[in-house]
Amino acid sequence: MSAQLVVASNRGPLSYEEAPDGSLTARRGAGGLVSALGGALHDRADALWIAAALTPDDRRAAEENEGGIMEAAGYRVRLLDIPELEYDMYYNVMSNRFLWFICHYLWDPAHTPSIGEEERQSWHAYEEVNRRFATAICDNTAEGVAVMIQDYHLGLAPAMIRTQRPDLRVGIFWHIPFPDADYLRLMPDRWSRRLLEGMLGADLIGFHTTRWAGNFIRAVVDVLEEQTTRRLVSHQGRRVRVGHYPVGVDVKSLTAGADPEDVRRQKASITDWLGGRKLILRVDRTELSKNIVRGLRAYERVLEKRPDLHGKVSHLALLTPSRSHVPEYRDYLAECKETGREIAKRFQTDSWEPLRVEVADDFPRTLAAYELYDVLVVNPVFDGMNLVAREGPVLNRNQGILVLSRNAGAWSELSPAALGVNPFDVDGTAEAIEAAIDLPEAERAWMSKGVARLARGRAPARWLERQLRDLPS
Ligand code: ADQ
Repeated sequence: MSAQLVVASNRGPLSYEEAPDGSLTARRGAGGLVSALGGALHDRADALWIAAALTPDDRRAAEENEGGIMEAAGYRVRLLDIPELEYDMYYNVMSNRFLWFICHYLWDPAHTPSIGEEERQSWHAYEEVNRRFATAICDNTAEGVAVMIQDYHLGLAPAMIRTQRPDLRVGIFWHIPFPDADYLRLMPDRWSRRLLEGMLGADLIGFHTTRWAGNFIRAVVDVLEEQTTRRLVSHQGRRVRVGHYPVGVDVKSLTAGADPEDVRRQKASITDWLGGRKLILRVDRTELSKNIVRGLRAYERVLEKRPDLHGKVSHLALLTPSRSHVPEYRDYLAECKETGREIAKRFQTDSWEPLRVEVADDFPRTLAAYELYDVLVVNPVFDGMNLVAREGPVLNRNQGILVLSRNAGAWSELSPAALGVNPFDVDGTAEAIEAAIDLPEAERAWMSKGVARLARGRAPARWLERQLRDLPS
């Protein structure tokens, strides 16, 4: 069947690993984009997902399947083989260091960024990889098909596709924040213009919240001096629609990612570790924007101020390794571990482990911990949405309270039933954690029920459907 829907993202839904017998086994790709899009495409036989082969085993999997096309949960996947050096510059330097930092306000403008030869080469690689994706899409797609590009790795692809195939209906969804125009100007002018024009090659540009959509529109006005009317941008004689499409949680596809027996085992292991204490939980990729160190310091403040809680609470930080090729991330992981060790050592007793920082890729343990927490801390510096803030409340069975950064996209929907924090304010975050622990029973029940209802939101399949509906027909 020829695809009626093509989606394209850097990371695909599966990553491959060689088993001891030499065969290839597939496992779920990590991260929020895979959670959202994997849920949306479940059982869509008319869909093709194009992604980059990330490892030598992925490349082998692509080679061993005819036309590089493989099956995943009811839809097809095609992996693109990109030369390693080019991929490294596009992914590790331009996407994950440069654009990610700009979009999450992670630079320190007195010193960084500083645009030199490496950055210029990596911008070139970014253009090249975007061109490869655009070509793969244009060469394999029937007339008039909807193409949904995902995320900041592929910001230039929409305009490249439009030049080659104006018949295709193109959307781009930006999963992360979009910065305000002043911060965007930390990029060289030529790049910020190219990026905005690249995205405006689409018919529809989607964000999780009105906050990021508004920043994008203001940047278009400011940097490109284009005309806009509410949510429509006039660009090169076309009208481009800008919308917000918050993604919610589909419990079935979320829990399908793990064997229920493994989840049960992990629940028993965590319950055993807690020994009746309250569980304060965080779940993150080891990612600078997730603000892990300030979160741990906030817990330390709670223990400093509240000796009555010693032995009554334990904090579990489940961290999935991420972007270990980027130096800032390696340093940050070391800092998270060191901070965790220091706090644990400071307060631990023979019978109480106050804090455990686990760095592992263990999805069943994450699902088990979601069910069990009393307090879930989600305090990113900035975040497009943050799915942990939605999945936790939906799966929790313990009247858990959500402590949530006001700079997470999730805040715009969950604020009525979560405790908000300014992510830079460690003392304020500590106060919110304390308040969550101390909340009277009746309020706990009311807030946990409320946040679960709000967090479910629009399931990924409906999130995608809404965008497809808003594409021109
Ligand atoms: P991320 O920053 O990667 O996503 P986030 O929204 O924080 O992701 O969610 C993390 C996801 O990883 C959750 O869906 C969680 O279930 C999953 N996960 C946790 N442990 C895992 C493991 N061991 N293996 C596999 N998956 C695991 C980006 C943006 C976010 C936005 C999402 C979706 O940065 O702001 O919410 O995309 O659009």
